[in-house]
Amino acid sequence: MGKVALITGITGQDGAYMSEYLIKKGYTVHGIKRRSSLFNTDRIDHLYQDPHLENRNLILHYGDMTDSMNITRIIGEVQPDEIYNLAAQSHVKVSFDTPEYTANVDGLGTLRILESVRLLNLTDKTRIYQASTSELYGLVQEIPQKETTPFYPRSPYAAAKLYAYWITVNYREAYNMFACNGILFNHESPLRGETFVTRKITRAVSRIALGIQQDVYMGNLSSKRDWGHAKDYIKAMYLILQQDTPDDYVIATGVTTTIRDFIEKSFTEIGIKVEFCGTGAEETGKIAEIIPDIFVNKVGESFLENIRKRIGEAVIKVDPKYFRPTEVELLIGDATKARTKLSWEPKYNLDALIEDMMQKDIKEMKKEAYLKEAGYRILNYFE
Ligand code: NAP
Ligand code: G4F
Repeated sequence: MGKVALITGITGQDGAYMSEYLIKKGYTVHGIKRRSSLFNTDRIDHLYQDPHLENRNLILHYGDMTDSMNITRIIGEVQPDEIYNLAAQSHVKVSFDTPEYTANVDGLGTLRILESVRLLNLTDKTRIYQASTSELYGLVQEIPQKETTPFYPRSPYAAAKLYAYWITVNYREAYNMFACNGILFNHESPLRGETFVTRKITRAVSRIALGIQQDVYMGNLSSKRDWGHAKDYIKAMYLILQQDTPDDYVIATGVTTTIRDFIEKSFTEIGIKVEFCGTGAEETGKIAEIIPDIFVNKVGESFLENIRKRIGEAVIKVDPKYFRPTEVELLIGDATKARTKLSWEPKYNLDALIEDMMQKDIKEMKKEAYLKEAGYRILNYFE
């Protein structure tokens, strides 16, 4: 018999990659999915199986992290060997608008999982992975950040995740549970939500190249993030639960880059050079040059004439509405412990990540370009 895993947040970026990864390893994967007015299963549709089939390896349950009875019932029914608690209101800026909800889902939600496992007498059977975050370091107290670096959260999201981190440690120490924190630095992919900065950029750059969109408004261009590929990071989550003893690990690449440089690299990937000038809310990024060979190869000849006409125009602008009340200016992780103890090594560097995201977004956005050409109204909804 293969192992049984329960994934909260299965419809999200990491949940989708994790499901695929565990199914390939022979697991039966159960996932908790919120009821919504649309299906919202796009990221896992390729794994979907008809509920009438016997011996399915992907089974979805309706549930919500704010509903204790529901969480307890599902865990009781599934009797999982491993729980990956990935569900969260995961957007830092949105957490300033919905602080109580974020605390409930991201903080108390974790307690609900831990306490359910304890009350169901599953502490010897069920291993728990808690999706902790580099946002815990916030106003960083040490560079680079590692497992022993003190936390200094800078948002309602990070404060909620701080509670989740410590309640996980507490249940491990108090009840001898196999409960672990993965302190993951930012990880991105073509499946990344459209309102996180990397995907907002790769979508906008693709749409600008294809002539669907004129420009994009961004927030703080100077903050720095340590970006890896989600595919590498879910392997680390898995490895954390396969160890002999439970522990907490930082997962990061050790390379940090500004938002501005991520934008520049995304344009360069498809043969467009941009130059930034000005500061603060007045900063802009202008198209400086087109490298025709690369552009034609990556985007297509039919879009070349339009982009050439735009040399000298500003395509990146700043709107202070995207600034955060308190910002995390710099994140850079030291994953020595994971590399040593888990033998974890990321395969993707930043250029390979950007190439993957740009390739998929150009392909995706071309569908919109053709619809626009056919007369359909194409909306820009970037938040
Ligand atoms: P994501 O794409 O935003 O996915 C979040 C998932 O949580 C979605 O499936 C979402 O469901 C679900 N969810 C939200 N509220 C819920 C609720 N009340 N009840 C049940 N499910 C709920 O996030 P991600 O990037 O995959 O990240 C996975 C986890 O890692 C999160 O906990 C995040 O905070 C943490 N993390 C992420 C990163 C990163 O860089 N990606 C880094 C460190 C830690 P819907 O589809 O219905 O919205
Ligand atoms: O992509 P972001 O929204 O991610 P952030 O805030 O770093 O949080 C992500 O990573 C955390 C791990 O460190 C996770 F725990 C969390 O769940 C989430 O996945 O913003 C990155 C940076 C910020 O400094 C932000 O101010 O980009 C800056 N930024 C600049 N312009 C922008 C924008 N962020 C967004 N979302 N949109 C902008 O227009």
